[in-house]
Amino acid sequence: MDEINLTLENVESVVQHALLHQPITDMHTHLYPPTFGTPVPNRAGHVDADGLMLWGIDQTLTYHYLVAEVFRVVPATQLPFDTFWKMTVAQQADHIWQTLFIERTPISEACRGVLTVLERLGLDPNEKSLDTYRRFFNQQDPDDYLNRVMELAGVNSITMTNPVFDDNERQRWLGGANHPVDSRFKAVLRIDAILRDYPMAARRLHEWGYGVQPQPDARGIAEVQRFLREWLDRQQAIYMAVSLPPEWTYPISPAAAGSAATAANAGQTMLEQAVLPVCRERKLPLGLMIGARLRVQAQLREAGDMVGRADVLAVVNLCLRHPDNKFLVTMLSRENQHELCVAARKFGNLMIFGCWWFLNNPSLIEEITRMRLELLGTSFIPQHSDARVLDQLLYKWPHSRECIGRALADKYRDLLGTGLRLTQAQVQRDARLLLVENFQDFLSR
Ligand code: HDL
Ligand code: ZN
Repeated sequence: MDEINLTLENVESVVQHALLHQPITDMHTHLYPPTFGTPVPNRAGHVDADGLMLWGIDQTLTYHYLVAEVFRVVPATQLPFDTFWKMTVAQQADHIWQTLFIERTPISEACRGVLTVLERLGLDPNEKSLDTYRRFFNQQDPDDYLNRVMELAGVNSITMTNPVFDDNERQRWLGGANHPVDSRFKAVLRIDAILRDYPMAARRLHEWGYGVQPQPDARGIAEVQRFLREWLDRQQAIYMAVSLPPEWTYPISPAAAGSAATAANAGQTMLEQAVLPVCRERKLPLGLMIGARLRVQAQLREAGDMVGRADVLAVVNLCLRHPDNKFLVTMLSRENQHELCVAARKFGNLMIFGCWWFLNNPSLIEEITRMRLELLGTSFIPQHSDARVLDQLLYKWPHSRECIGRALADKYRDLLGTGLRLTQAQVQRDARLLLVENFQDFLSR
């Protein structure tokens, strides 16, 4: 087949075509296959109230991003938090639809996302009520719907988040009901409590039969290693991950004292003597998601988290002191992005990824992607969906492809301006690197 040369006239379409036709490995989501149960009635009317697979219009509309936004328009002084949380999911969805989509222009990225989902499914986003959409979803079977959404979104591999300290999640793995896990889904052992709140983690581990004390000791370190190995095997996890607050530092300053420092010191001991050694022996990356200050507004529950600027030097010190470990890192503060990019230029064991959470908006995705292309070439992972509801793949990826595509096309225009010849095959290779191979190669490195 003749090579297609890139020109100023065709660069936009060649880039969009390459991104659109590159099957995506989504390397961080909160999605699950149907074997983990679903709280959404299937055609037979069966529900698993604590099911982990979220999908359908009511779950899409009650995504915690939209909960935060609806309380800005109808504040808790008018609709108390408790009243909202006592509503059914359908009642919450009706309230959000009426408030943010009918009475207001659905201009936020989270609102626009819902409309993109409806449009991709061939539904009219102009309905005044949710009845029509509910009728459509009531006819869907979770397994068929999963196949359809992955096909439409162009995603062929979904990386989960599997928080082992969550009782619902843990019991589903121990009960074995979710086995075998759909091979398109890969597990990630999420271990926040071990690093963020070791005293609590130690209590739970002790309950589960691991010989750990409230403070780390030699046996406790060995037992936490045993715990990690057992869960990595059970989940066949492809990396371990943790979310860390903005104030996380590494190493902890020796002057640190008091109970918070005691917990922080215990977390650091477990990081250095349990987590990183097990990652090394298994050649698994440790995923660090840094800058989330949890439950600032607790009454908003999952919608109540905030962002804070973190210390990139902690990432630098980690990469420097543990050269045989691999670190997948994303940071939540826009202000950290440039420093993190520069840090990635110094360490081959650091792979930065995604425009996480409050950064997952077109204006910031484009800004951050341009910065990364200019500083890192194609040696980074531009995006993950972070989807919690399956349907969100239908908007998070199309919206990100548009932004990544605009940034890439501009960079190719700059290269054409130097007289360099480029072909469609090279653009396709770059799309493959950015959307799949940088992640897969980092895992196997
Ligand atoms: O800790 C995380 O993985 C974050 O992505 C949180 O789940 C956050 O609530 C979220 O959903 N962000 O998109
Ligand atoms: Zn997440």
